[in-house]
Amino acid sequence: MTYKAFDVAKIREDFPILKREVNNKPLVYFDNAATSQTPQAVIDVIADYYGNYNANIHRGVHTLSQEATDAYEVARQKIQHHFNAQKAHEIILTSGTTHSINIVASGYATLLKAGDELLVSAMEHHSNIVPWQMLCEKTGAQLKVIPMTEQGTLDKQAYANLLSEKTQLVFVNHVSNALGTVNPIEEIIEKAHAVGAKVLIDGAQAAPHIKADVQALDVDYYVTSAHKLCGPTGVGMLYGKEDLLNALPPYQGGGEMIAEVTFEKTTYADLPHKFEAGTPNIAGGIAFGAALDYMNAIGFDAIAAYEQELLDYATTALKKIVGVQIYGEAPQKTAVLSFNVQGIHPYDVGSILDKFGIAVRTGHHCAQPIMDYYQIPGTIRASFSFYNTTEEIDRMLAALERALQMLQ
Ligand code: 7TS
Repeated sequence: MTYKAFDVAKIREDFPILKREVNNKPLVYFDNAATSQTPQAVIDVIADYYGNYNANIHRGVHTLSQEATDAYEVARQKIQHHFNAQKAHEIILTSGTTHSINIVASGYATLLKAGDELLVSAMEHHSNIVPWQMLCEKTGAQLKVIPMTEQGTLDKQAYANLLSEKTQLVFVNHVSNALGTVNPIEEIIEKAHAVGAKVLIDGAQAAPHIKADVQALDVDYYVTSAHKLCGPTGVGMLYGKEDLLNALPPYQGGGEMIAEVTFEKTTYADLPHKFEAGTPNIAGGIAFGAALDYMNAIGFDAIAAYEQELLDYATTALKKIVGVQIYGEAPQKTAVLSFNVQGIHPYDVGSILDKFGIAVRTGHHCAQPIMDYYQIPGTIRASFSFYNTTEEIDRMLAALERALQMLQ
């Protein structure tokens, strides 16, 4: 059954890259969790900026600079409204999720003391682990891990047991990049707040599928990257509650983040500029706003329903192939299918799929602790987007059967 309101053939027309061939076969792009493809509407916005009003922002009185500044600030408001932040200056434009997490983690170096505890989940991307380990080295705080289950969900009881008055921060992804698990972040946030801890949610994998409402969630920090949701690379956002962002020291010093500079003392600019030193990715920021417009016009409910169909279809079919082991079978998942075939290295399968024009990611997906949990070197990961089709899944399955004949 196809979701009626969803005209995937028409949507595919919006993405020029979907017309190309790879190894003389039509491209099947199933690496959406690594980065999504870009619709023409977003490409046009980038070209329009460079073609018509390329200028530095927040500094010139000239027309081009004002036009660029206006467009950049309109984009910030679009992001604010999309995530339902109360104030536009609670949205910091960054180079992406990694940068956003580093801003918060490095800021806490002055706010933590030895003996404080930080909780991380067992299913994080390395960018939500390593900055916190660096923070622990600097402060003497201790990193504790919320364990996961075989099914690929977080162990809620263990989480409850780990929380204490020592817990200062909890950081968990909204959706796991390697398993697709949608974590119960409402509950995680509520429990953390009950002991006075703050919560950072890594929304890199959730943002293309789920519209998060930061006020309803009462989340302290929420981060994501534009390139996961049809926007360009090199731009993302950090949402933080105003009082918390005000309490964090700046991450980088430089131009545009100051109120006044003398050699004796520098004072910092107000939010959001305090965290936006230097010339930002201006076209990228504007295009981030355009990407949200594009996805909202299709609608996140329609996207989620259609992607669920793709996931169910692919999961059912994949389970019929002998020797296939799927990793991540949480009851609530986005359209990520991580799997292995008994006795075959994921890299070998991925290389053969590429010969058939099919792009999947193989390896540890920057989530080595998950691979260690399952005691595997990596997985083959097919991650679907709303512009993919069941016909493409059929092509992947046929190519997979061929690959297995060659390798087994
Ligand atoms: N957090 C999660 C959950 C991610 O999936 C990623 C990127 C990041 C953080 C980092 O985002 P960046 O934009 O700062 O690089 N994940 C992946 C992936 O799964 N395959 O390639 C990149």
